[in-house]
Amino acid sequence: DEIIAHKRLEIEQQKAAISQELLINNCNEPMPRRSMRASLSASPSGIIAEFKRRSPSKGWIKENAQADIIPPAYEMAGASVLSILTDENFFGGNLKDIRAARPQVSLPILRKDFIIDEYQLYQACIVGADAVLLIAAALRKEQCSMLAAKAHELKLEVLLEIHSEQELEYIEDNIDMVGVNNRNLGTFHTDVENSFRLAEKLPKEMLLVSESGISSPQTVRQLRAAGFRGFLIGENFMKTPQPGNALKEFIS
Ligand code: IGP
Repeated sequence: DEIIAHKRLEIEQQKAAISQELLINNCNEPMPRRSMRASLSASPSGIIAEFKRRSPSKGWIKENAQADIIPPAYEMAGASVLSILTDENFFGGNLKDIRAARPQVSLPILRKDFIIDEYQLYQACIVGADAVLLIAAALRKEQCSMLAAKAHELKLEVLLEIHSEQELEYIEDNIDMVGVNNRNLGTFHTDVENSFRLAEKLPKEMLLVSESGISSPQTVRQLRAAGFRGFLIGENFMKTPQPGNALKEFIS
């Protein structure tokens, strides 16, 4: 709730500095997009490697991490998709991180933030993201559905994040991929079991991603056997001196 309240203020300030009209105009000719969904379906690793400087639960993980250095290292090491956290206040990220990474990589980029307003979709479009995260716990169902439709207009793919069975109702035709967050955003308690438990309840044709708290190649293998095709990993890589090297251990 605190993050969302802060996000609302942030967006109001951003809108005052740069109007939504201006963003819309700059979004008319979006850069060619890369499909996250296609990348996860086709490439062997399925690793969605996250660029994350800090988190509310862990504090600073890598304060001075550079967005033009680590994402290319992730790509070289065999990641399938890059996730870049752009929330500033709680995660030490920045929209500019996507701008910095984009020309250095050829993998699809997920804008990871708390998206509650279409203004943020235009921002994602302008800096060169290919996909956005929509978090069920942060949105009403109709709001989620409207944002997903808008994202598609802007040629951005949608990864819907759910944490519980109650949120299954957020899954609609306009969702491209479903992510099961293993971290409870209220308590920060993390348990990969959540993915195994929800996998059985999820539509079989959906592309499934397991998010958070993944720290071993063995867990990735088990998740794959349970039907997951994407594995979102941040802290486990970012906490090491060479995040790209840490990722290599997950490539068989
Ligand atoms: C990565 P981890 O435990 O590997 O660092 O988790 C990612 O799943 C996590 O950063 C995340 C997140 C989010 C962050 C998942 N959903 C929503 C911010 C907002």
